[in-house]
Amino acid sequence: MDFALSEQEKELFKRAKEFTREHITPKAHELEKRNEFPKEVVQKAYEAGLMNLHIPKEAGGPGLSLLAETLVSEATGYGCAGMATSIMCNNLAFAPLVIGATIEQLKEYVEPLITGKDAKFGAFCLTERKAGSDAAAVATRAERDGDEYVINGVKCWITSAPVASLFTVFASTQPELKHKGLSVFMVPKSKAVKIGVIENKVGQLNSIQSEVIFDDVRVPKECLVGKEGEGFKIAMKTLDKTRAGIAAIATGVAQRALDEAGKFANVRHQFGQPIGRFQGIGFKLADMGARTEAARLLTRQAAWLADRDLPNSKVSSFAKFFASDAAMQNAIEAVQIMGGYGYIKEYPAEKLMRDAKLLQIYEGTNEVQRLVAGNAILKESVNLDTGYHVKYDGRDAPII
Ligand code: COS
Repeated sequence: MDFALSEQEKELFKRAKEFTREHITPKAHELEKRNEFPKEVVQKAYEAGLMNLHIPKEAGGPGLSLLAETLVSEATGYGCAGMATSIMCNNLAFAPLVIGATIEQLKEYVEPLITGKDAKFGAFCLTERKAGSDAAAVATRAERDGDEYVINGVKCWITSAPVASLFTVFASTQPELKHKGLSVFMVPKSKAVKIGVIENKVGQLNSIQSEVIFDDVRVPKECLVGKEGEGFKIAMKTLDKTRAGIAAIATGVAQRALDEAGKFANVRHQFGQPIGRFQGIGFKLADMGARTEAARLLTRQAAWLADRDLPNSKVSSFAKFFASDAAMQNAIEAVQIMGGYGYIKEYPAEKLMRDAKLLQIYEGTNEVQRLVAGNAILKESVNLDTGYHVKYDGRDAPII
């Protein structure tokens, strides 16, 4: 396994870091007060070529790797996790289409959104009030009517929905089949697609999430992605890929918390010396640094596997939960190291703590990630020969 970045990836990472220093970090606190989609910054990111990286060349995109996407997410996440979420929202919205749609469908529905002068957005519509971790419980219906499908249902916590032009919608075509009856559709914005409640979050205020109400929305049958019933698998394959992106934002947050805490520990004097000289602080910094490096490596491993079409479900889940837990722990430690300065809004640490919390929740809670990873480990150990042969509980066959 070789995680060395190519020259192109190094250049992209450098460019994304420079963009973050110039356009994100200095403005993130101020823009947060508006609590809305940061359109101007995202437009600049679009013009700088930092969006829609995974769209294939045949459909007008740059056709870059998932690893490339994670580099942009890490760099922008360092400046502001909310802004990074807004910049990467198309990665999640368009990934099911890259996975399941034909090139003709991508050219018709996605290309116009990624090649114009202005940034355009997609929204990934899976979650509902009663279908969160249990994604197969989606109640939104899509019924065939001649050459059209009619979609009805309500989605919630949908990132970038209020600014979206295209909605990637998971709806049941055969509810009695549960997850096997789920299908995925491309739904262009129309009057019948209504934006409901805008979620009032505590963190990541530079991203926006809302309800989306599909009220007798009619789409041509050509808006079906893949075949009827393939929606659940397309959703799972999508999340296997995009969770590396969340891990990358988390790595950026973990690094920022470390850097801010380290900077503070050098200049803040108590008892006649910089507080970093006290072992209690130095040990915290060491743990924060190790967590950050490990998060980065797992993130790149998850992307590296996906880019080679190798199974990455388990490692993607490792990366997502480990990196977002690292971001949260590092942010809490940064607040603690900075004491009173850590807890007031004029300093950077409290925002990191608010922003990091969402990383542990969205795109599959960290409990779901541990479920996926735990199940994968159990499966891998069924026929594992450790070289030590002994019966457990009277059997040598495993329990599953
Ligand atoms: N890739 C391809 N197929 C997959 C898959 C994957 N990573 N994971 C599961 N599947 C398939 C299974 O093979 C199974 O197929 P068959 O019916 O042909 O046997 C099917 O999907 C159902 O799998 P499973 O029984 O494991 O599904 P569960 O309903 O138990 O749910 C979890 C599994 C919990 C992992 C899933 O619902 C999930 O990821 N939930 C979180 C959703 C989420 O992330 N929401 C956030 C939205 S974005 S903000």
